[in-house]
Amino acid sequence: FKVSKVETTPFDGQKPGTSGLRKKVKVFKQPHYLHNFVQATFNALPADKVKGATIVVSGDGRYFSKDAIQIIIKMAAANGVRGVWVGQNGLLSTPAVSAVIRERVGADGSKSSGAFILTASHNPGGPNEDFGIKYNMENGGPAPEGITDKIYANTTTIKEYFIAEDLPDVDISTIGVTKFGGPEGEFDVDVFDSASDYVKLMKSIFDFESIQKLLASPKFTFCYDALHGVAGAYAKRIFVEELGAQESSLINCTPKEDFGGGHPDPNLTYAKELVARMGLSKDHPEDNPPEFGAAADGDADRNMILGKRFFVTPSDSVAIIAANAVQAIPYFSAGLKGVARSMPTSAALDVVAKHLNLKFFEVPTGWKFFGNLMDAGLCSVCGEESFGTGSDHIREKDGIWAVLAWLSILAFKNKDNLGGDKLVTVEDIVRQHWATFGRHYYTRYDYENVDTGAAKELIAHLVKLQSSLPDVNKIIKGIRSDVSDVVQADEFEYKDPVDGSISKHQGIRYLFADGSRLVFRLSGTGSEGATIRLYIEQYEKDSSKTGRDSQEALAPLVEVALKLSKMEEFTGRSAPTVIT
Ligand code: VG1
Ligand code: CO
Repeated sequence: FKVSKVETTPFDGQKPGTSGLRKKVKVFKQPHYLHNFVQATFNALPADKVKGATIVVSGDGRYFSKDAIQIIIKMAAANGVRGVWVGQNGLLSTPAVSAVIRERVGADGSKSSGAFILTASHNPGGPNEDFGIKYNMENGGPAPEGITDKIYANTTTIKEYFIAEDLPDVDISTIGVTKFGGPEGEFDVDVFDSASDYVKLMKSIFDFESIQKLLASPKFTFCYDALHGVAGAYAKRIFVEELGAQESSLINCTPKEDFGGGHPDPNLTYAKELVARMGLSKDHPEDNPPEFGAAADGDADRNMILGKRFFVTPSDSVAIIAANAVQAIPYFSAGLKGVARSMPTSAALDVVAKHLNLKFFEVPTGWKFFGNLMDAGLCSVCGEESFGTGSDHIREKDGIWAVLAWLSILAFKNKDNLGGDKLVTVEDIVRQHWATFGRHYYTRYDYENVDTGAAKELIAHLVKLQSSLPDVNKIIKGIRSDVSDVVQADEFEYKDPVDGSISKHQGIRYLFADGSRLVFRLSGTGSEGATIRLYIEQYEKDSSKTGRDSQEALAPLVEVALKLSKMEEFTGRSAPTVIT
């Protein structure tokens, strides 16, 4: 093939957000748009991670992925990349990409140095919906801010990109290596099985035999919903083929380019079918829901864990996994190095860390901040309130890992009990956890697609307010006299303990004397307008009071948050788009 140099001009707005660049497909389909971003990325990486290197390109299979993969292959060839690895049909979950970067060895003994992941995660897909792209580094984790800032800077000055226009499209539906000859020698495209590296890794972490026994127990029933995302490709292999679950326990497990028209976001609003099956829908009463249910997002890095008629908040989930990991999961049997959560995630994990005397870290939203801690051996288990849970087995959050972690805990708690009358349930485990550690009542309100100017004004208002505690407390007492005092308010700033880098403006926090918190921040993953996130949390230590309805328990704080922020005044919204 030949290398063509194509002249181009910058596009506005190619700034990677919390997790890569996410835009409407129509935006990505503009001539040169994707090309500019890919070239900006190649130019931001150290030369030896491009020239002569091997990179991975795949994603959640959403609409436009197949075209994008062919473009990136041609650009990789032209930029001197030696080999491109592609999951069959272009499918690799985000955690599987991370595993492939870290574990997979090519036929010639080489490893890969990074990956383009093609996904907009939980955002809908299809011709009128979202596409996304992000770059992961050699450790398998998202590019750190130093690199994403450079990518963005490059997109603002780009003048040309390189592409092997005459390279034929590669058949990515068939496993095998295709070799090409270019000006700098051989160039290979290796299409490989999307699941096998990941399945192997999972088998090395968990005790599959004990999970098998649990799933085989007639008293244990199971349901998994991939929301038509890429998780389906792994669910069949792991839950059915490896662990013996029934095929009928999988729903929406065939990956689709448009996620069946749905919103592939595993929460109580969007995972409707699963929520109904688990007996959690008022409109669809279910006589006999399964004991355990779980769902994933489009790229399978998120998870929602449900018990029979019971919802596990993601913040509780990571705390419970951390509390039980050493006994229930072989990978952690030597102990946890430390635990970490994102700032808006509830402090349930903090309490576990204190009890177990573990190192603890609070980082900004987004998985990239956990990677440094893990690379430095400081953190084993981490999580976010946004249905993201994971560990240092890879450098991304991992939806199927979280399900296997929960199944492991259930298998452990029931190991002498599988023949008994009643299993220890998900709900039992959570209630027991609250009884021991106290409960963090938690909810998140999302206001999606708000006018960008209005959202900025609301944040500016809160930043200003935050600077005077006496003023804040006076306003709050005027709203509700029954909430405690705000003792600290700030804009969260993070100094990475490993590399010393500083991330500012990571959300506004109001911390109350009784451990309650209100957090406000703007989303960095949307593709249109602004999304305001409001996180509300209240700690209850008294075990006789941990069984209340969460929205009811949080009602006073919700009222304070909405009035303090003047939510309706700024946004015109009387209610959030989604409550999780
Ligand atoms: C959201 C979540 C954040 C998560 C990010 C990427 O970001 O809040 O916790 O890490 O999505 O997840 P934001 O900036 O919109 O709040 V995924 O599954 O979309 O890669
Ligand atoms: Co995701």
